Amino acid sequence: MQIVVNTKHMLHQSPGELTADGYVPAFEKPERADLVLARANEVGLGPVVTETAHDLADILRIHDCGMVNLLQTGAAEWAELGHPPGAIPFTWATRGMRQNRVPTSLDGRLSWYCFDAGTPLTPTSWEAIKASADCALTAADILAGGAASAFALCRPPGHHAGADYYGGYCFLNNIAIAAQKLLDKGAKRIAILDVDYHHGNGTQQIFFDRADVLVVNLHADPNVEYPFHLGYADEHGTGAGEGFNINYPMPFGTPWDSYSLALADGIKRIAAYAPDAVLVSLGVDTYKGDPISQFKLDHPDYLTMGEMIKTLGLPTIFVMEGGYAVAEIGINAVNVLTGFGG
Ligand code: OKP
Ligand code: ZN
Repeated sequence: MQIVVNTKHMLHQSPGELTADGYVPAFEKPERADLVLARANEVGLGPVVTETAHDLADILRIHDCGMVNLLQTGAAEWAELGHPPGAIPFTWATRGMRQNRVPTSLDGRLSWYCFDAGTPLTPTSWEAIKASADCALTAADILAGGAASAFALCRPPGHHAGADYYGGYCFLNNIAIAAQKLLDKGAKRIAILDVDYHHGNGTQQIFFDRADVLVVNLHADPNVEYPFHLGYADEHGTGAGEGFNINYPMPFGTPWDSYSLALADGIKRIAAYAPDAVLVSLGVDTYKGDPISQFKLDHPDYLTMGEMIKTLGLPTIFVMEGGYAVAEIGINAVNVLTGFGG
């Protein structure tokens, strides 16, 4: 399958991350994408193509323009104020506070649009963010052109970004932007299968009231894991979208035996939906050695995962999301693609 790379991904580099153990090097780092590409080349997965620049309009089909504007200009405003790189909020609008007044100040806008403290904007981040969305859009074009599959090696990732908020290392929801592109090009129904360890809250929110995108999410129970406030099994969609959102929250320590049952069920639901294409949010932070995650999948399980997705027999795009065991990220991600085959 064709591999679409983001030639500008290294322009986004988080200066560090605040954790319970202090301020540590960021988990979401450029080597991640480089090592996935190196492994893909090592096994001869397929031809590598670079992202093609698309109009901002494709991004604005999904995202609020005030948020996009902050992503474009926030880091420069931050620098003008004399701060070192890494613009983040420190305050959030919680229950009982205003939800209908977007501040004009930089700190106010960061607070409004960004939902965590781990997603810093640097002066060159926007170039990488835009090119990551372009990477997914290019994969959508490849699929719309008749290819059976494509791999969008997106970085930064996207599934935590909602229509008008960002966070969780994610700025733009790459897979949602690609799904919309396929619909705009004539597809009637798209299924999104999110196998990242964390719930794809942004993807769920974007399509929650829509029947043209089925969102199936397998992830750690939000009662105990990030992003905490979305991803429970009783979230089925709303209005026209009722029944078109399916969550499989699972406990810490989940091994392949039980994970694969949820995956098989999700795949069955996707088959029943009979979509024109399947888009997979491919996070491999379900790996047993992941430094920030608590599932127990191992290398061969990713091969089986790819084989199971292949049984759908549908045009498929894999979109890179998480995975922080950097030494193994290439093996795990590429195993899914190898298991899938063409
Ligand atoms: C992004 B993706 C770790 C805290 C976790 C954010 C996790 C974002 C994961 N100290 N903070 O879904 O892989
Ligand atoms: Zn994740």
